[in-house]
Amino acid sequence: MTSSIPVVRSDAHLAHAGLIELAGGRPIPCWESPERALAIESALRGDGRFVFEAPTEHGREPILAVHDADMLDVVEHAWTDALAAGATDGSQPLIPDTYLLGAYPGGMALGGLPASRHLQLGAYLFDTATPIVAGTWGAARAAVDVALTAAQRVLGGAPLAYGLCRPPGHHAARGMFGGYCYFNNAAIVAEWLRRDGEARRVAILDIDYHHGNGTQQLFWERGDVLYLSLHADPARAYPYFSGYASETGAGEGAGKTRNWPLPAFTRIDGYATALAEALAMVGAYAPDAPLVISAGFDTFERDPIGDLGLRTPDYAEIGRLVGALGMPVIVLQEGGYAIDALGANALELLSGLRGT
Ligand code: Q9C
Ligand code: ZN
Repeated sequence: MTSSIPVVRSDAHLAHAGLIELAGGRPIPCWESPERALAIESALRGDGRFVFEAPTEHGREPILAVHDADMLDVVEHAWTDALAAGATDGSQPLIPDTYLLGAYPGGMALGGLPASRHLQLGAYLFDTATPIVAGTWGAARAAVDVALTAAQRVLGGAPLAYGLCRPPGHHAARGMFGGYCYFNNAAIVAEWLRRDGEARRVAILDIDYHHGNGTQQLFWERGDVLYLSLHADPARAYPYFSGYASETGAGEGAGKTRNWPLPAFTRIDGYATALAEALAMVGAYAPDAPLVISAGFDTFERDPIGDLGLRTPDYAEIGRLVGALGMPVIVLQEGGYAIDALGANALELLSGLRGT
């Protein structure tokens, strides 16, 4: 009998709730909701092939190995600073009214930022879909611990572990967050595998619908971390500004970033063709650490914010194709917003990876 697959999960995400985003200028409930993780957990609990565990605390150090301390400070304190300043009554999530674009300074030398962290928010957050509430900091911290604990399970001998990260991570860059993401769970794991795991070559495969701009930025000039992403063409899909096929890394990292922008309505045949190219690159790179998968299910045909055409059994096929590499795998949850199908899609991916 094959042993159980460790699933690392935390309840801390439940307090990252009451979120909103803008759709055509109108506030709507955020697609990235607690119900997503609850749906996945309940599907896995109903299956019997999984063993559930809480994360262990890894502290700030692994986060600071990847993110700027001042960005961390804003995620931690924006909510309480806003309350203290009377800038909110606490009933609505915090969304910046001003964004510090790269074009702001022009030739100027800027003199500083406000001391209050809620007034700094727009200098670190790049979109309107990623609000801050009282439970955001705790949830984002726990998601990192979930990811690192899943990684520990695989280093400890499990061939496969799943980190049910919420909030997701792959849009968070070194000094900037957004896209429902605060800390880049997958990047933190990759960096941790390099440092604490003493690996020399780590590969990240990103199968979320969206380009993982944060992960790409973090490892752009790194030869020791391979970043491969299949996603909707940024010419039509968020995050719009990165994920084009011409982006392949620089310096030591030249050729160690690769992107497969996909047309709308791509089905499993077209998807598998791109995936085979990515997997061949993983094989040629010969990682000496577990494969890190940024797993989004927003590639699903009924996803409310996606336009690709994958169906539930296709995730098992993806799992089998990746599993054929014969590598240990750390699966970390990213996006996926068709709540009624999320559990089944996650089950299929994990089953395919496990070879059952
Ligand atoms: N109309 C993840 O899947 N808003 N993030 C897109 C499109 C933000 C997605 C708006 C989407 C972020 C982890
Ligand atoms: Zn996504």
